[in-house]
Amino acid sequence: MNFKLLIACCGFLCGACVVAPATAQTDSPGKGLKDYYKNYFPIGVAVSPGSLKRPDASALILREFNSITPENAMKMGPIHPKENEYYWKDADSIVAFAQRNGLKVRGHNLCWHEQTPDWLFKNADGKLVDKETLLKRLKDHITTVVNRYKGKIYAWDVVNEAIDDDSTKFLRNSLWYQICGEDFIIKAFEYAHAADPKAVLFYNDYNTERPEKRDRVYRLLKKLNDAGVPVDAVGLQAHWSIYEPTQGELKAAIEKFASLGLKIQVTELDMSVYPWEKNMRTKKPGENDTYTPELQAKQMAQYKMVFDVFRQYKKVITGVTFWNISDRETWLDDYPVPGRKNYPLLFDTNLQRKKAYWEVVRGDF
Ligand code: 9MR
Repeated sequence: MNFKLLIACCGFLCGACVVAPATAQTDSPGKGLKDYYKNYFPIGVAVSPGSLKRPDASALILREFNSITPENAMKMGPIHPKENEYYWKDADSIVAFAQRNGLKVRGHNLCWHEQTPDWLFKNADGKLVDKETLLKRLKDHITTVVNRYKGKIYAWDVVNEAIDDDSTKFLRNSLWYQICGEDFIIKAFEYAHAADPKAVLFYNDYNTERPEKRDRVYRLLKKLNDAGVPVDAVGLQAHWSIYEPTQGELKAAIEKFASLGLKIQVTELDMSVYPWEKNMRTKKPGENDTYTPELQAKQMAQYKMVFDVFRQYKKVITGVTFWNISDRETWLDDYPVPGRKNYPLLFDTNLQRKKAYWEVVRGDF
């Protein structure tokens, strides 16, 4: 806290000054998250090509962040719509923006059960392909995409969300798994490593702080590690809420994954103001989706807690990326509950810094 500025502000140590610290708001308006965290890790954000073209959003990105992740543009469906046809325009424009502005790029993702192209799992006769064919397709895809951005993308989410949602099961029963067994995971990392030996290769998943999921992710990573598969790091997606994780759960997960010698990134951070209600298809009767002072206060406390923990673990945490820029537009609007607005990020619907922002940039640095 800059006391000189506080006094210049109102002459007293009033509550308003303490809630909105004068330091960050007045003496360095151009200072962003990336600057506060320069001695810790890069701070990133998921982007679409459209957001980079909007002057207000792109100015915010350049002020606050030093890393970007394409939210959808590099997924297999969008980038490889037909077997012999790639669609590079969107992904290229994101990488070009990063190059022009000196930002890092995380590639997302090379192998996932969602957003896959129609042709991928089927033969010309409409039947499912065999394992050999699917692995060849995976290899061609990974080699082509990773090669195109070699030297421009420093890290790749190679395999995304391969663990089942059912806590009594291990690997997700996706078409990848049904056709290839767990070999698709091993091969994906091997192909990516062969294409760009310098890229940092991630296994990326959600709910990694819930003990039952954490332990299954650990089991997979240990197995890959023991078998010498080139996995460098684990991505904790961090689609969290004001209700979870607890500090204990977060620390336990970081320590458990770090014990394997892996680096850790927080890859898709947002902080929903609702509990996770995956099976709710409508708003509750009478529920309104106002961002109340109570929700704001809970969100401030939760954001403060998680960033305090991230800083404590700076030896193993090599990046923190937010999933979307501001509350103006987030994948959590309408999801999982259609018609419900959410407020999960550090910038409001007018792209202004929220109170939670100041919790993230003050404290022990
Ligand atoms: O934010 C992405 C949204 O625009 C897409 O419609 C959705 C498709 O499933 O994917 C979202 O991003 C996901 C990410 O790629 C992987 N982890 C979960 C993210 C949120 O669903």
